Amino acid sequence: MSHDEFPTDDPAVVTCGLPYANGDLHIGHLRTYVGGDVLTRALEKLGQETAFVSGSDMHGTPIAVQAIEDDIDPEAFALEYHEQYEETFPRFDVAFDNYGHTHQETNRELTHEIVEALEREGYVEEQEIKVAWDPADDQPLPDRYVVGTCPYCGETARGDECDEGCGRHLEPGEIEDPVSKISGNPAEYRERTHKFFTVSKLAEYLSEFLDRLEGTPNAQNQPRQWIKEGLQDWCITRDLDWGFEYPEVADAAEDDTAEDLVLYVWVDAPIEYIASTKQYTERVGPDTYDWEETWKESGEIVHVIGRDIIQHHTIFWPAMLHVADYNEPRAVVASGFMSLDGDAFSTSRNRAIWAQEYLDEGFHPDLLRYYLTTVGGFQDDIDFSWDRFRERVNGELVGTVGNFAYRSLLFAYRNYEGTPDVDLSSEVEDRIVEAIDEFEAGVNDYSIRKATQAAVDLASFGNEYIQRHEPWNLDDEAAAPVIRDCVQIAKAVAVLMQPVTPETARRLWDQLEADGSVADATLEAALEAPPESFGEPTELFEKIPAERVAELNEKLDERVADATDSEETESDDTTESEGGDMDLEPLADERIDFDDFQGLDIRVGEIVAAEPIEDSDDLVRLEVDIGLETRQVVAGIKQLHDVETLPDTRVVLLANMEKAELFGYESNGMVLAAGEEADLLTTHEDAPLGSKIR
Ligand code: B3M
Ligand code: ZN
Repeated sequence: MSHDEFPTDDPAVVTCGLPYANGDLHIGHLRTYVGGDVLTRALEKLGQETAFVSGSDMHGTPIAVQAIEDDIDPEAFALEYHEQYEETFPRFDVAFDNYGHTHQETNRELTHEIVEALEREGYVEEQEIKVAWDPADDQPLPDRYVVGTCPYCGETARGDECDEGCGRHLEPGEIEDPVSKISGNPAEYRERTHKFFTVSKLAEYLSEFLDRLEGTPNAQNQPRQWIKEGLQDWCITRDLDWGFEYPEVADAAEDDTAEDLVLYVWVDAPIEYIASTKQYTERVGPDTYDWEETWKESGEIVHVIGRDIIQHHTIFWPAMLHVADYNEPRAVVASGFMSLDGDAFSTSRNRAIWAQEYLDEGFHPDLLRYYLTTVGGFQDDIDFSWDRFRERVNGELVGTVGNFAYRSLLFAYRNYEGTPDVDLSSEVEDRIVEAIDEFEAGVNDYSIRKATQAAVDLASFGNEYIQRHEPWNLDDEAAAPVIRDCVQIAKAVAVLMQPVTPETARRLWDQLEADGSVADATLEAALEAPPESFGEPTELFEKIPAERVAELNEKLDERVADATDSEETESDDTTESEGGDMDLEPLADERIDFDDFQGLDIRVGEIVAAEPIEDSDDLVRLEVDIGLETRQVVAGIKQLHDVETLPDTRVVLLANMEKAELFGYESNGMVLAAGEEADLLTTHEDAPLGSKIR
């Protein structure tokens, strides 16, 4: 592995956290998979050789508990969901090079090989531990077979994880007041011998590893804290009859403890990343992609995960790789949580928008991909609402990208039957180079949002450029250079948008009748001349009408109401980790330093004019006087405030917010507001307009 900028000479692998094969996928789950897919495609745009792999997580109590509930064999249960996932991901253009599952032979072999290496290197010890046991049913209660109280924060937790509280991984025996999830019986603790991976011996290595680790800051800061608090050894076996058996080790003759133990699901789950890459090589041959080079010699390993599994990916997993002599991850990219209309997703309460449901509503996958990628930074908590979905689709995809591409290509087709035969201007060439640079910088920051923004900003520049030159007022000869420039911009937009909206980019590419496929095109193609002739274009995106959103909201509201009713009648403890309790967002884990704060240019301002933006449900165009100048800002507060009363209101404005274009209006700054009702921030005395907030 290197830490050189992408593209490097080494092959990369991007992996996505393995979904437990135990339920239908909803759009909250899709965030990480779309994220991994966009990142992979973006790396490939840079010319980085990249494999993209994942698989279904078939083992452990998340499967076993559900299979018991359904009264079916765990393997058959999990396989059914595995097959469903295998079909669902491609429908969202999440195009894994290999999608396996953890119960396959490739994974069993690699898992045994790695656990044997841990034994051989002296990193496995036996310990007598307390294991939760159901005395009435005389059965052990590992992990999710048991619920109780987290010893760290006092919240309700499952046996292996404080999923609703502090998020810690819990070791067997830690949970307090254990109760069987299966029978409801109070559990007791019994002494059992288990195998432990002595992670505590690796604290020094892991600290150094974290210093090298790239990706999102949350994946580096949290584990540093855990190391500081002291690492515990990690129990890698379970009293369970579903999973991989513990391997027979060399001194097995004297060792009878392992015989009825299986490996903890979190041992073989990440090893599937390797197994899946290996299966890919077995399919395409090592000349096309060599898994051993990536995992054992010098590959760039990038893990895309949800933030609830940072500990597994930054402590246990690199520790295993290190001892077994594999490469270490280059980056861990961890997403924030996702909520739905301000509240947690809950699969058990049907409070979700299911992946299949989204498609059945007739929406193009590219729209959701765009939303998930751009509505917030990858590590931020984001929310989905149909209103905001419509706003982003109508504003940016229809208004900016689609509008620019269509008007440019239509003009070119009608007047020149293709690209006018003149040179590209240096202004536009420079602007495309700038967009390429921004895209590359975004990818190297693991920010798919920034990379995508480079494409949208370029389209926005295109709109401004065509508006400025008014080719419709020029004769064919004078308009030719303008249109030549615009067609080039459209081609560049196709290349840069391809990772996030692959199918739409392909359509734009086909409309241009450009050579080859936009999926295979690298960034250089953005500057290569478009074909001299092409046919009549069609619109790339369609506006979502307001009524459609009203309809979808109604459906969701009904469902949420049902969910709330059932919440009152049953006590269901399976709130999804994608959401958490959104009534009040949890405090941020990461601290920022004073310089970061100083980087925010926040000013006192006063609204001097306010008018609703017609096509939008939520947006208002504001003019805000900030002493030094008056700024135009577009704010999503139409429904929450009486627009006429807004002028003369003193507000607080983030002045160095990136500019954005919404419904054709430039928004130059952000008015700060609190909570769901967009309670506008103000000052209490009379600090002059333009005063800086410190
Ligand atoms: N199967 C799902 C989760 O805890 C778990 C991920 C495994 S990744 C190696 O989010
Ligand atoms: Zn806790």
